[in-house]
Amino acid sequence: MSKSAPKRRMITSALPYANGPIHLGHIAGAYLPADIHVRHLRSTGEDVLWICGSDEHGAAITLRAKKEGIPPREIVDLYHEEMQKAFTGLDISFDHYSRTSSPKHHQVAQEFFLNLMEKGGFEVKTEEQFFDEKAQQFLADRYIQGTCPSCGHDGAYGDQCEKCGKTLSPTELVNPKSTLSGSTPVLKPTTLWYLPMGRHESWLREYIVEGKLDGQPHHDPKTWKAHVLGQCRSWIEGGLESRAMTRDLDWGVPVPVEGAEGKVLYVWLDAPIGYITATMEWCEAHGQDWKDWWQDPNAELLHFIGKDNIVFHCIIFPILLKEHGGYNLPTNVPANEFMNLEGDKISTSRNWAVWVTEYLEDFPEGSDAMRYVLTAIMPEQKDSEFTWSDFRDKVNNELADVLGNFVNRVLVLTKKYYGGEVPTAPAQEDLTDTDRALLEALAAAPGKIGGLIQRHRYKEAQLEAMNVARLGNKYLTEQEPWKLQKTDPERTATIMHLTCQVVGNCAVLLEPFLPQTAAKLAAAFGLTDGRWADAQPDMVQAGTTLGELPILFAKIDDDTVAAQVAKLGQKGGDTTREIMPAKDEITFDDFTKLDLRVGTVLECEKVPKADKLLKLTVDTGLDTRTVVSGIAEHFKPEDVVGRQVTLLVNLAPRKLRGIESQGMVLMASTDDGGLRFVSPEEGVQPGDVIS
Ligand code: B3M
Ligand code: ZN
Repeated sequence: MSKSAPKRRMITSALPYANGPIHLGHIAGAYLPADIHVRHLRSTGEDVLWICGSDEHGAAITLRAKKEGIPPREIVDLYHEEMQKAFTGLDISFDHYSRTSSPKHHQVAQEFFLNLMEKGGFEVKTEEQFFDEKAQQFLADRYIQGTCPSCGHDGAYGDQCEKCGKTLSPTELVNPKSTLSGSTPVLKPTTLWYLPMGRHESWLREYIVEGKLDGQPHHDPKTWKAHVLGQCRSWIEGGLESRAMTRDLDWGVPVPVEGAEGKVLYVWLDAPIGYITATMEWCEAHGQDWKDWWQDPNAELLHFIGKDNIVFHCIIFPILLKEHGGYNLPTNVPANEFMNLEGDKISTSRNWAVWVTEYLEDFPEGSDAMRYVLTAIMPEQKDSEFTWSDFRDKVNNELADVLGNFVNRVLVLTKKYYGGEVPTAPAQEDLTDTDRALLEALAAAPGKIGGLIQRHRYKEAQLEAMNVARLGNKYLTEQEPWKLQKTDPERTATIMHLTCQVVGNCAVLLEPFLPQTAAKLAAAFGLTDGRWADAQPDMVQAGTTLGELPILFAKIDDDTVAAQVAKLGQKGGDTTREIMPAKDEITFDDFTKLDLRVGTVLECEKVPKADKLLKLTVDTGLDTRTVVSGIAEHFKPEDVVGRQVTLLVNLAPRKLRGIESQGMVLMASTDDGGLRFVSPEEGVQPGDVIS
């Protein structure tokens, strides 16, 4: 380590909302990569502090509470416990796991807010906001839904369109509706504290693009992931608009200003401050000064998150920290992309998810196996996919057949030939080229693996660590000590001595990825407190008596795979769906204005240069006409030809990409953003009226 290297590393993982259980997508996004990173740092003796906690405010919580008909406090208490169980079960080794509903956090967040307020960091504006008269509540964030002005998605929220990622304010939504009552909100004045983000554009650009702060080099932007930089750049280039930092709600951190009763801090203001509160708590318990972690220029700050949190960690939180003053800014935000599941997006509402605590009930010893597979498919640069058959293959072919088999053979043979004592080291001159190659690989592995981990390339790092076992396995198979033991005991001792070294190295190098397995290996090979620096070609002492080793990895059979796949999408787990609220009432006369008919699609083709549009030629019974439909991302032209559809035939024609569309095909939108035709039953023909 060079002298200028940071002395302390402050590491955070996104505070999960305490509104539901933890699934594999969460783990692969913000927790497992951080755990690998931190375990490696601890192993190299670095001063590292990794904190996390439950995010217990915001509409995610209050809406869930409302749906279940219980107070928010009960929701957060329930999931705060449940989430910790999941993390502990997968050996996610936070130094401290806190929560944002604690009195301590409220105090810290309020002080932070007041500090910014005194510095003139906010713009206080009284303006018209949407208000639900039935529910008697102001509507922001997930309390309001409507059509995205940017992409036309129907279910965009008041703060963000989850389809196109654009951040929104409620008044930008087309056709806004309250998610509480379904009614159309009215406008009512209220006072809000805005963060004028535009003021910060120029230093943020320098910070993100050049890695400079106050003109000084801060970090190397080339170490940031391309997709993170890309998102930040497009944010800054798009112009940063002011964002409200308070909400009219009764659950959250109260705005600490006289006359601001009924107002709380915006959840994205208080939650990242939760990182600081958590650090304070840990420091109090450990006799340290929290400022050494957050304010000492010789400490570095690293945020592990999923890609949907990039703007908050790369732009908004840095603005808050800088405006407050005295704080370090993140030197990297290695966000991961999303992990899909069995061909579909993970969806809490459809129960299309693998819940961690359920997994651990089905696979009580399965922590390392899941960590291994998730790391192998980690969505570091692009979205990835988890499937149970791939899980089976990786566990059976890699963990059981390579690592497990190798370690087991070394142990069994050492016991058989030497009564379980590691045989004497060979003399240098007796080493063959193959032996030397093996030793060189061992000597190179720690640096290579550690370097990859520190560059946030966990997938490759794990592959390299497994390659050590792979190499040992191959060496043992090729050297065939079982054929030499009688005729050439010296050579046999060399082979067994060297393979014992490989296992010892595995115990250290696999620890960040497979902590339970590594601990078992270390125990069996008499290694205690293995540090990264201990991984050496001669780390296991000759004469060491080997202990027992349980079977490391049970194989997964096809029935298990089938049973897990069958669970997906079943009721149970988290069954709360987010359903688009009802629209305003209409009269029967309104309805009869719609001329709905059965139609048959005769032809269908893609509309050039329009990713979303298909051009349909439809027999309506009345005529044959052209309908342009935004379904190209869901259907191929050949899937559409020949279908009977429900058609609105008296919709005023409109031009889409130069083509006149004369009507509309009715579609049902599914929870996951998919589309299905609303097709009539058999026995109808084009022109039949639907009423
Ligand atoms: N709870 C969002 C999320 O879970 C949020 C992260 C807060 S980090 C300060 O996606
Ligand atoms: Zn959108």
